[in-house]
This record gives sequence, structure tokens and C-alpha cells, in this order.
Amino acid sequence: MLTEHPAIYVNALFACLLEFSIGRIIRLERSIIDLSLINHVLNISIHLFSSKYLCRSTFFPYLWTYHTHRSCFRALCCKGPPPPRPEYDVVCIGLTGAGKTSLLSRLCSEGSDGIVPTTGFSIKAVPFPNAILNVKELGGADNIKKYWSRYYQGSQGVVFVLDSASSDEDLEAARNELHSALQHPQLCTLPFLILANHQDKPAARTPNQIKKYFELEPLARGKRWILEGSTTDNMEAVKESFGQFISLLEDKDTEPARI
Ligand SMILES: Nc1nc2c(ncn2[C@@H]2O[C@H](COP(=O)(O)OP(=O)(O)OP(=O)(O)O)[C@@H](O)[C@H]2O)c(=O)[nH]1
Ligand SMILES: [Mg+2]
Repeated sequence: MLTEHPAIYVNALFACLLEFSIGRIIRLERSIIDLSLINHVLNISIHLFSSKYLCRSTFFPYLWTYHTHRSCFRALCCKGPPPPRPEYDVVCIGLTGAGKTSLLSRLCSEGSDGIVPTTGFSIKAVPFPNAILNVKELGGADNIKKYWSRYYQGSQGVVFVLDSASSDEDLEAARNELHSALQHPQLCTLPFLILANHQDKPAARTPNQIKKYFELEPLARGKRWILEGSTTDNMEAVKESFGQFISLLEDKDTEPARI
């Protein structure tokens, strides 16, 4: 078999390259294309093409060489798509100006220029190394806030963002909103990530002060949640907080509350 015409090997290598290129295109996530069908069509067209132009050998040596080389080529160069990451649907709430859009945009590596208050809601697929969060941000303006609960259905987790440097009045409003969310029938059993944002500002309360003021302890009992300080100036810390939140979503972390 190894003594066959060298054109067979050129032929097989060419077939592998062609399949590799097309494979890269069709291996999009959630592709609805039937890969096995494409593989059949590809095999036949490669065979016809190669037998006509590259060598006039019989079909079987070609097939053997092609499949052998294809396996080697795949092992070396074409490892295929990475295993799919789990996806979680998360709702993100907080008063207007808390920094929801800014944080989410930075997590998606988008620029922070031109961010305007969210009217209605916006959805972003935020990628992390071990999961993708489909985050639905609900605008925090007064005229939108009253409709928040209509968008809670289907959520698997909650991100609550607050401005740690806001006025006492706004902080109290944020506290009331968080308490309502924690007790809402559609959210009360879900993991919460509470981000005390704007920590870069001198007037910012510390996460501990927020925790005390928000009186979270009685509500925390038996719930899975995290309260962390955050600022758009330190996205590495924000990513770490989301990493812990993902662990709660995966239910890996059995610790009930970390505030
Ligand atoms: N200094 C500072 N400014 C921030 C921070 N996060 C957001 N901002 C600023 O706060 C303003 C409001 O941010 P947004 O991201 O639009 O706030 P939002 O929570 O999405 O507001 P709505 O969409 O209206 O609910 C913007 O000017 C941001 O640049 C932060 O951590 N520190
Ligand atoms: Mg926004």
C-alpha cells in the first residue's frame, strides 16, 4: 500500500487541508448544519476532484490514504472546537447610574465611550473562561424600574449593582430595591452577586459599611450570594467576583453566604 503513487499522498494532504478550512467555517457554535452530511459531500467531491486531476489510482488506496492522513492531520492541527461552555441567564438590576452598562461593556471588551442610560433593557452574552452569562440589564430609571419584575422570569441568577458613593437618599432607594428583589418569588431562591460599585471614588462606602447599612444578614440566611466592592478601574477584580458568582450558579460552592 505504501508503494502507491506519491500523488496519492499529495492528494490526501490536499483533502485534509480542504476539510480543515471548511471545518473551521462550519464549526460555529450552535451550527444547525448537519456535519455528517457535509462530510459525505466533501468526501465525494474530494475524491472526484483528486482522482480526476491528481492521480488516476483506484478508489480504495486513495480512501485508505486519505483517512489515515486525515486522522494524523486532525491529531496534529485540527483539535476541533473547545468543549461548549455552560450558559446561564442572569438579570442585572440597580438604580440608574450604578454602572451596570459600564461594567458589562468592559467585561465584553467593548469601549466605555458613548454609554447612555439604558432605556428598557439590553442583553449581552458575557464570556468567561468556564461559562457564558446571558445578562439582561434592566434600565434603572424610575419610569423603567416599576417594570423590572416583568423581566425576571427564566433568570438563573441576579447581579445587583449599586453606587457606593451615592447620596444617602439614593442608597436607601437602592437598599429597598435590593430587598424587594431578594424577596421576589421569582428571584428569592437564586444566587445573587451584589456589586458595591464606584469604589474608586473617595466618598464611596466600603463593602462592609454597605453590608451593615443594607441589613443583609437576616435576608442572607440560607441564600447563595456574594457582596463585593467594584470599580470600572479594576476589571480583574470584577472578573474574580463574577468567577465566584459562576461557582454559585454551578452550585459548586456550598457556602451559603459571603457578605
Ligand atoms: N468613577 C466611576 N464611574 C463609574 C463607574 N461605573 C460607572 N461609572 C460611570 O457612571 C455613569 C453611569 O454608568 P452606566 O453604566 O450608564 O449606569 P447604569 O447602571 O447602566 O445606568 P442605567 O442604564 O440608567 O440604569 C457613567 O458615566 C459611567 O462612566 C465606576 O466604577 N467608577
Ligand atoms: Mg445601563
